Formats: sequence, C-alpha cells, structure tokens
Amino acid sequence: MKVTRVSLWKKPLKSHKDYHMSSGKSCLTTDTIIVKIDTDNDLSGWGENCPIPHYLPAYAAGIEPAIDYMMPEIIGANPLGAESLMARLDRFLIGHNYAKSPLDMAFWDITAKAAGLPLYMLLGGRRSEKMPVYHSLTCIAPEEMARIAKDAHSQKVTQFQVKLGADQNWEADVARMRLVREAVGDGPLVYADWNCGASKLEAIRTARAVMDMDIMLEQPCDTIDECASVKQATGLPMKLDESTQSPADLLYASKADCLDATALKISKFGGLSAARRARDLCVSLGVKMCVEDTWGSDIVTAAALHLGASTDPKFLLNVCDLSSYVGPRLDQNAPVREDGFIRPSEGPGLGVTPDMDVLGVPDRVWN
Ligand code: 0XW
Ligand code: MG
Repeated sequence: MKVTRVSLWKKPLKSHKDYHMSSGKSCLTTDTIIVKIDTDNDLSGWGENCPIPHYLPAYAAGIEPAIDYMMPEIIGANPLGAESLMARLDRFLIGHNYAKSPLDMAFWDITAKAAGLPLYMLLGGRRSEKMPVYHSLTCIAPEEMARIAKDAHSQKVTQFQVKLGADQNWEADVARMRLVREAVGDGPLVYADWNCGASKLEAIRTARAVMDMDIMLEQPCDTIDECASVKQATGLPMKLDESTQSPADLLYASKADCLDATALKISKFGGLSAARRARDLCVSLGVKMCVEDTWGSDIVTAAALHLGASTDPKFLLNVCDLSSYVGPRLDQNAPVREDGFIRPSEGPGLGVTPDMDVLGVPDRVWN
C-alpha cells in the first residue's frame, strides 16, 4: 500500500464557553489542523492536532510547513504499521512532535482499517468498556465554577479539573478549590490546574490553605523540580501536564516523586505511536494517566478514546471528551459522554467520518 495524497484543512473551533487559564492563556477560538491521507487501495486515514496558543511548544500554523518539508518521505511510502514510517520521519525531521502527531494518527487509522478492527485492538485490546471523563472548569468567579461543577455532577460526572490563576488572586484560587469541593461533596476527584502559572512560593502558600481537603494539584509551576517542591511542602498528590513531554521527563518526574498522575496528550509525545510507548512506561512506573490531547474536535477525541480503552484501567485516571467543549462537530455520530463515561467508536480504525460539508475544500493538497 502506498500514500497517494495528503490533504490538510485549517478550521477554527469556537469554545461553547470562553475557556480561561493562568497567565492570560485562553481558548476562545482556536485553529485545528485536520489531515486526510489517501492511499492507492481506497483506504483513507484521518488525523488532527489543535494546539492551544502559548501552551506547549506547538502552534497550528507550524503544522503545514513541517508536513510540507516531510512530504518527500510520505508520498509513495507504506503507511501500514505507522511506527516504521514514523521512525523514518523522526530521522528526516528531528522533533516537531506536534506536526507529526496528525500524520501518525492517520497512519494508525489506515492500519486499523486495513485490519478491519477498531483502533483500540491494535493499541493493546479492549481493557475498559467505558471510561470516566473529567469536566474542566474555566477559571472564572469561584461561585460560578462551583455552579458548573454541581451541574456536571448532577449529570454523573465524578472528576473535576479546577483552573486556577487567571486573575492572579490567590484567595480567589483558594475559594475556587473550596467551593468546587463543597459543591460536589466527598468522593469525586477534584484537582486544581495552574497551567504553570504560579511561582513555587505562591503555589505553596495557596495550596497550604487547602491542605485539609481531598485535592490533587496539577502543574503549578514550570518545571518538574518546582512542582516537586510544592508536592513536598503540601503533601498533596501531584499531576504533571506541560512538563511531561517525553519518556525522559516521565522518568525524571517519577524519580523526583512528583508523578502521581500525568496528562498523556497524544501530540505532546509526537502521535499515537510515541504516546502508546509513554503509556506503557507510565504503567510500569505506576502512574495514573489522563489520556487526551491539547484541544480539538472529534478526530483527536476518537484517538484518545482508543488509546484510553486499551490502557490498563488501574492506571487510567480519565479521558477528555474534547469535542464537547467546541464547535463545529466534525462528525455528529462520534462518541459523546453519557452519565460521566464515554466509550470508543466500534467502527474500523478511528471510526470517525468527518462531515465534508463542515470541512469544505482543503487548504492544501499534496500528491
Ligand atoms: C489542555 N487543557 C487546557 C484542555 C483540557 O480540557 C485540559 C486542559 C489542561 O491543561 O489540562
Ligand atoms: Mg493541565
């Protein structure tokens, strides 16, 4: 089988609710990049990556030129197996994980379609029937965040990510954690995500004010060492996100006892091939994972659900139904959360059929 054509679309995704994080980071409207790979035997694969501005070493406009540069290695190549072609691309262009991720996703989609199997079967088989979703709470007034959490809890969601730091007001951040914790009662998992926005001192002072509560912290500061100090000073469990981008990061954070959980964002690692290896490393290290991607619609959500469904449930913290936060939907029939859980698609490959009326004419075609 040979790759005959690659098409790329850039589509703005609008958040249903303005989404605010620390340090002025937000997703109001964010460009997602969608890739379709066609082959000489009628099978096509889909990939997507939607970087959030100022969030990771990635930007949407960088995907097209990086793919253009890799094209001599892609057109005519055999997409089956994904990992061998990705190894070639890794030698041809070092790094640029975010640009490789949608290609790798499409190669896996084609490979699983060729096998006639849902993708989770190739990633390790079905380990969970359904997976818990978390609800991410935009950083706004504490009372409003508590109201949204209560509403999601009444719809059976049991995990809540409380965004902190958007207004640089540590007392408001304490109120955000307290009011959300109270709104959902004992039992649900509540974690507070600073998205790197706090200094060590701010994070320690703020988190010590909620040390009496059952709460997990997420990525308070930029580095693993700073986050480890915060964990040590508060005794609160720690999830890392922005600072775990490679197996070496995972090993370092685990050694620093700063890795109770991590966000396994597919594009951070360079695609499903690399994310699957990172997933297996996390299992060996005893680290719980949130299997997701940075942002995006139904293609990245589908990929995360297949990786999540094939992960040992003991180490699966949750998955994210990213496509529920934004519009337009790329596939109206793609999975959605039900009673706080979500299931992967059962169709072959990713099981996603994007609506061509939504996509329209591609912005770029290589053949
Ligand atoms: C990447 N986000 C901003 C979107 C997901 O909902 C989670 C969140 C994060 O930083 O963890
Ligand atoms: Mg995070």
